[in-house]
Amino acid sequence: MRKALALPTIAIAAAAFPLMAMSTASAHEGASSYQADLGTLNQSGVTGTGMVTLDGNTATVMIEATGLLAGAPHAQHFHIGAQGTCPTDAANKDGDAFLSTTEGAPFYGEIGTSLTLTGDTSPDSGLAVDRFPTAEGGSFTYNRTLEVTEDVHKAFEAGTAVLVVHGFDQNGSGTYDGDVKSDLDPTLPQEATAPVACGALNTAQMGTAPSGGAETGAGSTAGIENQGAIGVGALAAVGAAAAGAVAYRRRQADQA
Ligand SMILES: [Cu+2]
Repeated sequence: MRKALALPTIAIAAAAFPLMAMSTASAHEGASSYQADLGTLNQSGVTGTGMVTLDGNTATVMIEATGLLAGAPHAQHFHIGAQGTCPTDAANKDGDAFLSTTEGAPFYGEIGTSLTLTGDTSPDSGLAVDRFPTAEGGSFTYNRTLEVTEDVHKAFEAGTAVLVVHGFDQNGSGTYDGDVKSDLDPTLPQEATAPVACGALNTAQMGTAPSGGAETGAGSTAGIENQGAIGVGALAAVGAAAAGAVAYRRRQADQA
């Protein structure tokens, strides 16, 4: 089953390969790949996937998320420095309508990197809503190569980096509003900053799977690593739809 599912992925990657020599050059042997399966927080219904290739402190990031408030910006970050896990909605200790970002912090920690579209990526840009992805039609695909700090790099290696996406239209009004104010910025409604999806960034399966399987030859291993490196570049090369298919197949392969 794994082999049958992997073949189409390789075919797509091979087709995209000539266009992405630069991407593969940066993702050399020292790079590590991480994946987060984004699960819903705050009963938002938001799900998605994050893929990160870390080469030194250079992170190539690809995120897909769906089920979001359409047409609204969604802050997203690498959180670091805590347990490297996601809270459940039971962590809503103050009993209001929201699991807030602060209530989740004992699990996923503080902001380490702001995954903006342009410009600064430090925690200072944590709520720079004009530079975060807007979910046209309720979903977005994000791609950026950026520099992370040494603390963030270490968090990835320690298994304590977590991907969190924010912004939740809880009252269904079609915009961020409501009487509850954000715990992060009291000038914003809580809807604008509440976490909606979370996933721990773990070492990607395709980097570790071959060790002991029947197809453990060196060629097999190299092929799988290339798949991980190429997957991110293929997004830019062949468009979001194809990349979604690659990510979908990869998830299926991981579960096989
Ligand atoms: Cu965050």
